[in-house]
Amino acid sequence: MLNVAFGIGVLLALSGGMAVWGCVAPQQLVSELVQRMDDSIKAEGTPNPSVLLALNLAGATGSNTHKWLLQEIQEEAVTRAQRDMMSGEVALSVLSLFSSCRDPRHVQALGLTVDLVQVLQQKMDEEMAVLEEEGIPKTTLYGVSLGTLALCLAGAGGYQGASVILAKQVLSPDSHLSVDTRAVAALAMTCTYGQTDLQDLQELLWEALSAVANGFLDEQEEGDGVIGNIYSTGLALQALVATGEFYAPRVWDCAQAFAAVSRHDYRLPMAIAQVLPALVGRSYLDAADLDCATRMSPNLQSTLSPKLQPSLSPKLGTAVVHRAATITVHYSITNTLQGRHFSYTTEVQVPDGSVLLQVLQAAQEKEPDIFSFQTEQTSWGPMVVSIHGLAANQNRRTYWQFLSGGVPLQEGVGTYKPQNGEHVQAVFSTY
Ligand code: B12
Repeated sequence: MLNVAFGIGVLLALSGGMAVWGCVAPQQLVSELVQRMDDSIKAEGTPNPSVLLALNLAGATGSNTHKWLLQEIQEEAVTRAQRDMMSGEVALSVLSLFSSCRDPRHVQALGLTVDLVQVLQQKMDEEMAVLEEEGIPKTTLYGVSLGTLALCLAGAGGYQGASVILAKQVLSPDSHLSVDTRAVAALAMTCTYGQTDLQDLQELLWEALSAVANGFLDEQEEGDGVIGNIYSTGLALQALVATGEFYAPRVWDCAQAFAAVSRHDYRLPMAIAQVLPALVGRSYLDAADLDCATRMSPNLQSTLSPKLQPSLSPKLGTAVVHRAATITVHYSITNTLQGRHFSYTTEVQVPDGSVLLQVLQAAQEKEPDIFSFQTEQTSWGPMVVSIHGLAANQNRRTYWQFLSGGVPLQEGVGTYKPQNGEHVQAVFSTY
């Protein structure tokens, strides 16, 4: 059933035109990822605009959960955008509404109306003011890049100035932007490049875009399909979909990249949402370009298959007692950055296969006065925001970084599974 639904969706999606001809991943991989994302929607609690955006870009618009998610995002926009959302969050909501064929300037829900583009402009003005004064934005350059992209797609003022800053950052040898940030900055700059007639600006953007795009192609070759890590690869591939003219006549080996993606078992809906558009030859840049007129009415589309029921029930009389093996994990917390310095280490036993969050919980239970901690739910799962009473702070740009054997983890506490004997450190750091 899903294949049928998806087949229709992809045909629709592809009829809208593709930036890189022929670069579409195997349908089975795409269908599987769509299904996982769709299944996650109600389980997640907080509505995630990146998920809606990715489903729309993949043409998978027919399910009831999709409809529910769109409604929730509109409700969040009218109630929270102005007060509680950062620029990047507002930008993702704008992109998700464009891709749902809704006008983000007139979002209506719960009897309220909001102009989300205007809200974004205000938030971006604040970002730019802090950037000019302190050289860093109020939130992050990643958020500013999303904001610039959304303003450009909306044709609203402010994106040109922001694109100049992004281009200069990308070209600066001292800025060390992550792959994720360079990728979203490239999408924003590509949009601006297509909108401006200013020759100086075009030249600057061309230089920055060919630097990012060629850099990604080099990294992909060196990383056997992976650009940065497996979680930044999705956004980098979106950038390569969108920036073909800036690396021509070089050819992108998209099959190598898609093979790397299919070797990884993406589970987190957010991770899937960032990689999926590239697998169908699209990027966030296409959010406002989808063919809304030809979109089929929902009742013509097959819905996604219902959640699979657990297929095996234990057979009566043949019960086998599985005693879960336990592993030992060493865990330390360190602050040499701020206030009273501290460093503590403990050792806990947890069932084999536990995620790091269970290690933190076990340590807290063992020595609550020392290993107390707090998390906040985010689009990537639980984020540790405080340990031993010391809280991360956005204004000071501090956070709790997690490392193993001195190397930063590439996953959060909700998904990372430590091995027996491993030593995980939480270190209070700046970004
Ligand atoms: C900026 C950023 C950060 C900043 C956030 C600061 C801030 N106040 O904005 C800081 C430096 C704090 C950070 C920390 C970490 N990050 Co980070 N981060 C990003 C980045 C580049 C952009 C996120 C963003 O702004 N999104 C836009 C806004 C609008 O969306 P949002 O959902 O509201 O954003 C919030 C969450 O993304 C959250 N967040 C950021 N990183 C992480 C990581 C995890 C695991 C969780 C649960 C939440 C989370 O902070 C954002 C602001 O509140 C993404 C890249 C990406 N591809 O998404 C990586 C990314 C999400 N981070 C990642 C990782 C691994 C981490 C760390 C675990 C690194 C580490 N070794 O310690 C830690 C989190 C540890 C903890 N305390 O639990 C991975 C997650 C991969 C995965 N499978 O889970 C990503 C995808 C980067 C990558 N390619 O590897 N990160």
